Amino acid sequence: MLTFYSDDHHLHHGSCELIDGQLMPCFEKPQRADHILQRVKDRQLGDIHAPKDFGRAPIERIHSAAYLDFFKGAWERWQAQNGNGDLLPFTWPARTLRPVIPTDLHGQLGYYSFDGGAPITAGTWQAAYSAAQVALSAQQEIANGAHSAFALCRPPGHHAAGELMGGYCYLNNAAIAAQAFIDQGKQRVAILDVDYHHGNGTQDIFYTRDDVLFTSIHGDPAEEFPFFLGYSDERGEGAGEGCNFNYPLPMGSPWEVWSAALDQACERIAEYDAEVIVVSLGVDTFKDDPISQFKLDSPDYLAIGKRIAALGKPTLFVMEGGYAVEAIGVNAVNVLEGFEGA
Ligand code: OKP
Ligand code: ZN
Repeated sequence: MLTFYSDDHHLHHGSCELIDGQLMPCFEKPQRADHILQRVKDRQLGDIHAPKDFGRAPIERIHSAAYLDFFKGAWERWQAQNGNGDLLPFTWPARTLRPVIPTDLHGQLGYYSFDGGAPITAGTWQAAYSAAQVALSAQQEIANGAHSAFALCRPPGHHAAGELMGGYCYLNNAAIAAQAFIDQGKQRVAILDVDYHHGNGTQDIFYTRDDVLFTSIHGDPAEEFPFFLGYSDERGEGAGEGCNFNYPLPMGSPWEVWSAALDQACERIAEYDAEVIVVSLGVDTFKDDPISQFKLDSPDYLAIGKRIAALGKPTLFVMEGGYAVEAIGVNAVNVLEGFEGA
């Protein structure tokens, strides 16, 4: 399996995030991707390619030009104000406020975000742009006939909606790739999101459509981030009704519980008769993940890859979360090796 990877991810390194009332060093850090890349090399998974540049057009199929312009220009505006440190939002147009677009930088930052977990640093735009190109390059590999490809994206993407950053995410790499399949003529793309957190951005982007099925297994949003989306009664709307399946699971869920949900999600994908599968590959379901509460162990990731392979469809793996840095490479690459060995 080919891996697509860009060193540009190093350009994004936030300083800190607020967790349980404490400012902590960002869990979403550059070493994450470094460890995965090292494991890809150690296991000789296959060649590693730099991404091609497909430009902004395929990204604009998912994110509005206004959002992209804001994101691209935000750091420069912050510097022009002598801004110090990471650019972080602190006011959002929540219920009873108006979703207007203010002129002020921080006002606009609140408008274009849903939480305070996505810092903008000097290189964040370039890193996120390159991650989207990594996803598009891996997508092209599959469009050209490969059975699988690995997009080693960082920063992750599944929390980002059309005009919202949040939860460490800025551009929705998996959605951008899924849309590229559609734009090139595919009629049914399935997304399987196995990250510990619900892919609220991806769900939102495709919620009213029947050409992209979204399935997600995640911590119950009643007790876990992102809290405000990801419940089991969200089944899609309009043409998209019946094309969205959430499998929220209780905190502490072990492999037996998690894999039963995976079987159900895979049955939905088979029933949908997807032509191609995009996996939002988060490995923060790991038992030692510092911010998550499932109990999967490293060998379980081999079984995940094997189960996905049983669907028998071309599969694009797009990296999402995973914060147990020492184990992230083993766990992510185990999914890929489980898929290939099946
Ligand atoms: C991103 B991905 C407050 C804590 C909220 C955000 C988790 C984002 C996970 N700063 N945690 O789905 O792995
Ligand atoms: Zn996650």
